[in-house]
Amino acid sequence: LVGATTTAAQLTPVATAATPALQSIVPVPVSVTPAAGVTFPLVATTKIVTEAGSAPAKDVGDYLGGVLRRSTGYALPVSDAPTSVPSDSIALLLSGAPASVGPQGYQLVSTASSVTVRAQTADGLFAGVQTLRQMLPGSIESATAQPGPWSVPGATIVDYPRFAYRGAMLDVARHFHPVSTVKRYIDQLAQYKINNLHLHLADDQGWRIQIDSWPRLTTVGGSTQVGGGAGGYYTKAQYTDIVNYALSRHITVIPEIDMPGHVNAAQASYAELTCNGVAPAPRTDTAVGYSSLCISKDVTYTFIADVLRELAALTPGPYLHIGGDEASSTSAADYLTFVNKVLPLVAATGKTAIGWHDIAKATLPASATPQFWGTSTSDAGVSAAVSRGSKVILSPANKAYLDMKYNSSSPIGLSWAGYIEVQDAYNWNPGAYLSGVGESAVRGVESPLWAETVVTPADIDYLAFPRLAAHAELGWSPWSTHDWTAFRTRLGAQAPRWVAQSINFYRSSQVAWD
Ligand code: TNX
Repeated sequence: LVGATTTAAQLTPVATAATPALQSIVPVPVSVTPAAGVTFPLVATTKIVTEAGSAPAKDVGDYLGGVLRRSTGYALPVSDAPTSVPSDSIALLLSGAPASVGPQGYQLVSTASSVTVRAQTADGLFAGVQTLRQMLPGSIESATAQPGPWSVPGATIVDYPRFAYRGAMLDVARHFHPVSTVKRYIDQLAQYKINNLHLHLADDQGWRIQIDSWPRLTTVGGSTQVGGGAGGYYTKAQYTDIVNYALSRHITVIPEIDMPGHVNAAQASYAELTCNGVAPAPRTDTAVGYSSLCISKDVTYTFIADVLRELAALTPGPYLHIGGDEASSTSAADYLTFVNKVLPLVAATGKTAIGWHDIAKATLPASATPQFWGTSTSDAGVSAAVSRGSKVILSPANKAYLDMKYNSSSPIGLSWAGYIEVQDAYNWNPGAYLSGVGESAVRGVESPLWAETVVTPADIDYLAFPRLAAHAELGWSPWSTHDWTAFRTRLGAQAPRWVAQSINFYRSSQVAWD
């Protein structure tokens, strides 16, 4: 097998015994060629060198140094790379990557004297760095100095994503989650090569983002949450802090304002957003489908244009998410009117619209992305949108919802879409899941975490891990590598990393935990 290019999923037991760390990378790389008997020792004198003159490459080098210094205690200085890769170094270079890696992929070559990651972009280098972390022992993820020794198995890895978009959604409306919790989640997402964070910023129970032109959205609408707790909201500075932190982890933030339903917090803040002009009481229960913006009032669209303008100005990414789900108290005709009026308001901000797939009841422009959250495998609106050129984000509730319980004894979570054990989360093919939505019509996969029952960072950990890693592999790795038996072992090998990071993961009996 030495010298043969293969996928990690196909490594023979002989190669596995020699290179366990090569066998357990999640998401599994496109190709891994072990160099038998070769290891790179990470030692006190090791240095990080990055593409000369490239600030983005230097940033990835600084990030890698930050991760590795905590547990190794080494200095790991970062400097511009000389013309040829020095010995005893980790090199992050923007030249010489094979064309096949594309804009998000990388090539990683580890020898006895160096580890060289090559990519076309800093995104690719960052992805390669995540792979490198997983080639080191799990204790490398510890926040405090560990004994080591630290070595990287020799290999050549060529790797790139199946889908450009790998996403996670965090509902900060049902229970507010402070900036520190969001940053913690961002750091977890980055390790599995997830590159989009969708923030559900407004719902019936709370409004979570400062909007200067409508200040009571936060002073009133931000003061509640499910169960009656204090709620909270992000100031513009805090939201920007999240956006910048995500950017430093090569993650794009996608803000969602859910409409025309899920708007009780906005209506409790501003009576003019209802048809009868009476502000409803704040709500802290978990009912859905009872609120709707007033489709016939002009002020509705003034409000939306103001909110979207302020949000777009804070958001460097290309997308605004307009919600659109479960508008059961909006008539079907009003719903179409609404979507047709709001899509141009998104376009006016210079951004591209994403909405829950309910928006595909309207005739969408090809630029709009429906996000499928149903439990069936066909949707007439979505397939019609695809036939007109739209791409789809897949979040089927019975596979991708991180807020569903694992089984009847899960202490938190919901179960309306069924229980989702780890194997259920893994066993579906995004490129052949929805009728009329083939591989090329899929923008990517996203794992939504609704927060009716999610209060603490430990709650987030418990529902996200290990299922998030399963979804990450569906979004990144080629379908040809899909193999539950190999995955349950690969996934189990992540446990020491999660323990080192104090991630409160669910120890599913389906997984072969290390
Ligand atoms: C449905 S799925 C919702 C959310 C709930 C979630 C709970 C979707 C687009 N809307 O309002 O939080 O179920 O699982």
